[in-house]
Amino acid sequence: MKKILTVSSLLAIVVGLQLLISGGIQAAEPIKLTYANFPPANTFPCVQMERWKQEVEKRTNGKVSIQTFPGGTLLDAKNMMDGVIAGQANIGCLSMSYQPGRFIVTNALSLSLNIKSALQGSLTLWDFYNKYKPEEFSKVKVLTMFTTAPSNIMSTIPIKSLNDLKGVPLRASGGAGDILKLWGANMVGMPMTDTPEALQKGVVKGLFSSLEVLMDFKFAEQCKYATITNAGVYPFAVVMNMETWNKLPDDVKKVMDDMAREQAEWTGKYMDDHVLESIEWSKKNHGLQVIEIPPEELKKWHDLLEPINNKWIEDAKAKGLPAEKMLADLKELVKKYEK
Ligand code: DTR
Repeated sequence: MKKILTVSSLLAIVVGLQLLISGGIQAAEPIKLTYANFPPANTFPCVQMERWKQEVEKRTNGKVSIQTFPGGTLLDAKNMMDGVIAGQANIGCLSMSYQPGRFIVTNALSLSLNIKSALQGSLTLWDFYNKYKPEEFSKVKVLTMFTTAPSNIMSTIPIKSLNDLKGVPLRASGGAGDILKLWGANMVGMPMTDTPEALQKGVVKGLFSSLEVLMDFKFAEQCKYATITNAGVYPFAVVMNMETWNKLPDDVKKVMDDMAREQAEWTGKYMDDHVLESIEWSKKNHGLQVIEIPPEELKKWHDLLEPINNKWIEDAKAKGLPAEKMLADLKELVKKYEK
């Protein structure tokens, strides 16, 4: 009896040790993933990146470890998509407006749609992407998508009317840039990350974007005026290299898939709150003046944007896409998420 006990307890010890060792190896060597992002660490694309990293590490019980690279240290704004496809980073966050022709379907979010918040834009984009699963993302795994809050004019000179805007050099990109052109501004296209220098050198007199950048890039130091136009959101995507995705264990894939919509929602809410914070910060620290256009006048600004939607329909049709149906669906989603 004594001998049998000894043998079985020895066996238990061996099995226990084996479990400990394998568990130990797993904990010591998690799956390591790199995540590239283009703007500085304090800006919203990177804030959402850190939140995603933390949640994934927590929800996989440390099975995955993510190293983040903000500020274009691994891939910059314009080669994010190709860099991820090539495997230079496992994950990358990209602004679709930097390659407008490449992301024609999802860039429809920048059209004249009357999206009022980043939360509304982000949930609309996520559903729209899932409905059409556009070809442009077929080479990567899409982990989430989101949009900015609506765009407004930040400038070094007051802009109170379309007349004030005529010929003024302002920075934008993609679909939001088309909006500026229709309003008669001199649109200067460049990624957000080039804007601080362009403002400093006087190449532009302001920019067209969501207002959280007044604080995050300290644009309020130069741009003392914000004209509220609430037009055009910028869509973003977070994508993973397909080979990386295919190699992940099913339980890790499930954690990431389950987080996709939640992350869109989290980012939208974060952005909307942060815009308010940024306006208050800019008023208090830099005397920002917020210029409200009278509603009947602003309607005229928005009415001028109709050709943007028609041009998109034309371009999308030329690529063989069911453009009218897509735009109608998109407008439905915008309405669905209005509340
Ligand atoms: N203006 C758009 C989107 C954008 C808004 N805030 C930030 C902060 C950092 C990078 C991009 C953006 C754009 O330039 O893509």
